[in-house]
Amino acid sequence: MRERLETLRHTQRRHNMEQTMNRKNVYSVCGMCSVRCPMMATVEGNKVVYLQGNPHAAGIKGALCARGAAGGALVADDERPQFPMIRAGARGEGKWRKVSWDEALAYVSGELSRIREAHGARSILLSDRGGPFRDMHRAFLKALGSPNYCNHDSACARNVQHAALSLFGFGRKDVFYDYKNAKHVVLQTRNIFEAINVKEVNDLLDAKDAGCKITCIDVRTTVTAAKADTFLMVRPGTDYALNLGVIHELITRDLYDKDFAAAWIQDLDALRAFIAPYDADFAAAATGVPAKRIRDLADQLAAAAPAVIWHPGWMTARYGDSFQVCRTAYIINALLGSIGAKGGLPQVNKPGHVGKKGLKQLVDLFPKPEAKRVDGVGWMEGRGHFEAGPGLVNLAFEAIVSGEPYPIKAYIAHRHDPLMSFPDTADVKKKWDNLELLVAVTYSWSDTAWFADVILPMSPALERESMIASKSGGAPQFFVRKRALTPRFDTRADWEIYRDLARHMGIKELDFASIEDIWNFQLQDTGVTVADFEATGMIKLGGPLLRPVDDKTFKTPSGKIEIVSAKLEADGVASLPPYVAPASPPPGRYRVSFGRVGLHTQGHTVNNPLLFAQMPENELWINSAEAAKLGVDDGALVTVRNGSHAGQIRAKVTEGIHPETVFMVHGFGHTLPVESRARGMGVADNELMPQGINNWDKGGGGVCMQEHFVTVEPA
Ligand SMILES: Nc1nc2c(c(=O)[nH]1)N[C@H]1C(S)=C(S)[C@@H](COP(=O)(O)OP(=O)(O)OC[C@H]3O[C@@H](n4cnc5c(=O)[nH]c(N)nc54)[C@H](O)[C@@H]3O)O[C@H]1N2
Ligand SMILES: Nc1nc2c(c(=O)[nH]1)N[C@H]1C(S)=C(S)[C@@H](COP(=O)(O)OP(=O)(O)OC[C@H]3O[C@@H](n4cnc5c(=O)[nH]c(N)nc54)[C@H](O)[C@@H]3O)O[C@H]1N2
Ligand code: SF4
Ligand SMILES: [Mo]
Repeated sequence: MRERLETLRHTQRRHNMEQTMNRKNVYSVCGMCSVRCPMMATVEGNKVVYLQGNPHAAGIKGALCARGAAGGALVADDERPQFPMIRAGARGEGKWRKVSWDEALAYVSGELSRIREAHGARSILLSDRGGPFRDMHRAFLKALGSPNYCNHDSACARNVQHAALSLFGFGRKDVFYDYKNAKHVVLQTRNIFEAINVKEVNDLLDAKDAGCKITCIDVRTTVTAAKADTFLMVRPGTDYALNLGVIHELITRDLYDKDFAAAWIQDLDALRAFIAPYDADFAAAATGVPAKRIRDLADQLAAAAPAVIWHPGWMTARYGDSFQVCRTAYIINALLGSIGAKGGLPQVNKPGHVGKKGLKQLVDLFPKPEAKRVDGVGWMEGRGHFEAGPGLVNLAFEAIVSGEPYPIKAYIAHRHDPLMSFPDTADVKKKWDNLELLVAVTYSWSDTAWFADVILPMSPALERESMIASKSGGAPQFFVRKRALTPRFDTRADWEIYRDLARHMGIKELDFASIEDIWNFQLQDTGVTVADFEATGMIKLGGPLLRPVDDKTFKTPSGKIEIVSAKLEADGVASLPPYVAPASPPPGRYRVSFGRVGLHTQGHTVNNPLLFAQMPENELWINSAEAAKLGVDDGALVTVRNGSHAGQIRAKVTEGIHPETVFMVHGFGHTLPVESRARGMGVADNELMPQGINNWDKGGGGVCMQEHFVTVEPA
């Protein structure tokens, strides 16, 4: 008996040892949301046994969020596109022909060539999700000769980006939020503890432990509100009034940073004159926040300055004046001297700032296409102030319908689901009617993939490698995503897909034999080699560096922060428009508001087995007093309706939401038969915004998604 036990133990020990020996750690990058945290995957054979944040990455502390931890469940899930498919029925009918990669790529490249021949290269549109991994597909589009690269951002942060550009002449990512050293952080329309970026959450919690104050401004009591020192519930859509009130306080009570303003702020007198009527009492009446609390906030910020962050917002595609909310948020930072300051919004450092060379880019191998952008961005009347880079994809969709300024005939939606991320699926589908080719490059099912002509299935992050990425910040870095697992299905990495398309179309510059060849191309001149990534998956290039603001900082014509922007005014956009109160909901209606939750990413994780188990459906937050009027109890099923669209959802009855609005987490209400778990669960907020894609902000470019009113009744 004893002997047998000993043998058993011995076998067990040997087995464990072998297992440990077969284990390896692979440096990767989480792909479960667009934040892309550096990650380390422990794999055994072709299985992930443990996922964690890259322990070498500063601020990550080895952590991933719940969604990141569910990356393995995505790989294990059979309910994702497993092989290339070409549509066999009508668009959206769900009839597919399984094809080989060869056939799929030959078909797509053949159609692209035909369409280019017939309508010119400019008739090809590609949109993606932005971020550090886009060089290959951008280069592919440029090689074809099309200027029409877009991303998702008119449904996300365009207003913030254009606010930064209008004031500073540089974009929102040319400064970063130095949470770690902040003394007061104001989170306005920013639910940082649920709309997660792991490093930012860690840094802010550390700062909080060290005494940093948090003020949260929201229309409901979020997790962020619960952790904040001060919570200000505003009437939905009145943030501009609040910010004007704060600016009034800072200026009229001399609480602002006079040295910084004298040196770097242009048009302070114009601002002073403009804010004269907008005092704290005015702001209180507009927002519902008591005037005393607005005055107190101004005092607290002045005391903590310049280590203050007034967050300009992230998902700000909400109201007709969201652009001005972002602009005034930046102006408050400027008045507090926090632009460029430690604990505020320091300038990011790129490789050049620490004496290093940046990555070489594939996109630079090709000449600038001659055609002007189809969305009119950068050249059309009223659109000259917009940033060309990712354009405004909603306006490119308009060109599909109108053929103006010229037609778009082919569209590649790369890691982008516009049918869920823009309002009113049926309306957007109608806009796509004139397309002769619609391709979805994706790792999960989505409304867009289901409606496409061709699906090119991408491998999930753990099953693919990506191009080396560059991260700017206090200390600039390169980081790499290596392949942790062999793909379970017939899916490919994006670099393979575009390399093969390029091969089919005779684009030699993109015909790389391996990912190593691409990495070597990127790293030439940098002094870094592929082998250097072995140790930690990342390369710190230098720093951290805090660069004081100087006469090269602001890229505006004057070299200063321009409150009055000639570029905006030239396009008929007022720099300082008067405040206009948002419409009150018509009787019996509620403004529909939306946002994120810690357990899901946008629309693409609801069907993830692990995350679905944690949160299978969304619920409708509704104010208790309103619910009582409607006879709706907490947890009851209600019908929420706008026009012809209605859905059933459970009510979350709470005092923690403003009575004018109802709130739901975005991304639910899936309808596809291929997603057995997500199908029919909860309601899609985007369906409650009829033809909402047509209502967009002429100043900031964001779609105004919270300008819709719904009815609620017991189901
Ligand atoms: N009504 C309403 N609309 C919204 C929002 C809202 O709250 N309400 N939120 C807005 C915001 S903030 C944003 S950013 C957009 C997001 O909109 P999208 O960019 O469309 O959203 P995602 O779901 O992140 O990604 C789109 C698709 O890419 C696929 N995908 C994701 N990651 C990867 C990857 O690593 N590789 C590949 N191949 N595919 C991937 C997903 O499976 C998904 O099908 O939506 C916006 N639209
Ligand atoms: N877990 C998780 N994290 C994510 C994502 C995800 O899908 N899931 N997506 C990532 C992406 S793409 C983005 S853009 C960011 C988004 O990050 P955030 O912009 O912080 O997230 P949201 O939840 O969209 O919106 C923030 C808050 O705005 C509030 N709000 C609505 N209307 C108003 C108003 O009129 N005034 C004020 N003051 N507040 C209002 C909502 O109640 C919500 O709590 O999150 C990123 N991180
Ligand atoms: S925030 Fe979460 S889901 Fe997003 S990249 Fe980081 S770990 Fe992944
Ligand atoms: Mo976003």
